[in-house]
Amino acid sequence: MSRLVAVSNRVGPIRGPGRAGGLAVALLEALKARGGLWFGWTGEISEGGEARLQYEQEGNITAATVDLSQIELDEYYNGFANRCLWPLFHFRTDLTTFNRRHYEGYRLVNRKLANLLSPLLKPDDHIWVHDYHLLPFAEALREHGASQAIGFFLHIPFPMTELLTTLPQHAQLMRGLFSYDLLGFQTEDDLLRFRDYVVRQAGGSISGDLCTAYGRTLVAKAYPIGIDTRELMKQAASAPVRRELLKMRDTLQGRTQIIGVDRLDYTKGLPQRFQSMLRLLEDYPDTQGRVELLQIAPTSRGELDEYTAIRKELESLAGHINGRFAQLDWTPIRYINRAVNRRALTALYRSSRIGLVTPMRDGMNLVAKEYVAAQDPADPGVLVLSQFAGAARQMQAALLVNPYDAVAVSEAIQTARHMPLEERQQRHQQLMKKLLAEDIAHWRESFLRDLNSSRPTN
Ligand code: ADQ
Repeated sequence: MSRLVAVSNRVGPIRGPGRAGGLAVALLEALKARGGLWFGWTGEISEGGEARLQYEQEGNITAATVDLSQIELDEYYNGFANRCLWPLFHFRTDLTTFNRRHYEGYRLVNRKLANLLSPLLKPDDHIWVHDYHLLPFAEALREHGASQAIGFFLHIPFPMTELLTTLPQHAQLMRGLFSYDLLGFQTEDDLLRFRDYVVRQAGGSISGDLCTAYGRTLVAKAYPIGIDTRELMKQAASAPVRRELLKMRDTLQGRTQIIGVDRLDYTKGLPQRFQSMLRLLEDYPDTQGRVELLQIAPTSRGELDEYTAIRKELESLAGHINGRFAQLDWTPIRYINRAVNRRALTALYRSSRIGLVTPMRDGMNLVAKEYVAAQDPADPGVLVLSQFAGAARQMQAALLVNPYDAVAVSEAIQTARHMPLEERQQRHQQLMKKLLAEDIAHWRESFLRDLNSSRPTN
């Protein structure tokens, strides 16, 4: 079997429990199943030193990583990836910074990484590149003569043509994408938006799964990312989680717990979620003293202003709502600004009657899937899910809401609170059917199978 070479902005850790961030967790699972090389940035900055690879080995996985300089980090990662592509691809042109220097830095880092990976490649490797940091990576590898099959998976949404064309370098980036053999998107909607650009903007054509433009043909399909459903179910029913649960139930004293778990990011709809809690407490006074939102949101990208601003906004909103409604023995919003370990997270999911997952826009959202898989099938909680999360496509049996509509979200919370056991079980069964069939192994195998047969004769 061909070796798998995975390429992503951040690598690892390849041993021990995964850290917060859907991509890291998902990718490690893919490499474990097949063995191979994981290549990318160490996550460290070094003072303008030579680009030198560092190696780490764990079982059948090798990690090869390199430091970035401060300038590279500022232009490539903080700059073009996170202040331009991230907001733009989440439809937030208002937060998008267009800066030519950042774009040049982004291309240079892609080239630097491709220069380093090239000599490590074997002729029959299959190369799987991840996410928006690395759009031009295949183009840079091909400049070194790479002829291997190269696939790309976009973890975030793909924007509509009208938004994408606000980016001055859109044509160059899209042309670069055509150096891949296979493009994977989270949902059919993302795929449709990509195809729209190919036809209307690039003057290309579509035939089945094949897209042709810029003189090249590639395969483009949707592969909704999943979770390790069986493993999570097993963990949720294990003795250590059951012990955690008992402790948590004691502290809850019969109150309904709503759980939110998100990286602290403006796409996740956290201020709007707190506003929905405010509506709930105002419109349904019986919730006071009886319902609480436990929001776990570790800081991410803390060095960017937009992220500092959202953190401040949340702290002030939580303070305002708690100041107004809290009682001596009850606080409506418990807001925890750090990551928690997997076992505690699983116990928190299972002890929460309602999972509140309300991003304004999200590629997929793994928390929604984790929440459902962690439930007790005999007495499951209810998922309230944003219609703008990619996961909504597969999770129609959740209570789907528009996160911009605080009234609708608070009504859905009420519906979830009072949902009869039988309906909760039915919805849970329907959701689980999908989560079991379309799990992380299914995602990985479908993508890799297609990558295997995707090298067309160009
Ligand atoms: P993210 O935006 O990071 O991922 P998500 O899919 O929800 O979002 O994944 C988050 C992961 O981190 C989950 O596995 C969750 O359990 C974990 N996590 C989050 N907060 C945590 C905390 N406080 N403590 C511990 N663990 C925490 C990007 C895209 C998504 C897409 C994924 C995968 O933005 O749309 O679903 O990649 O493709």
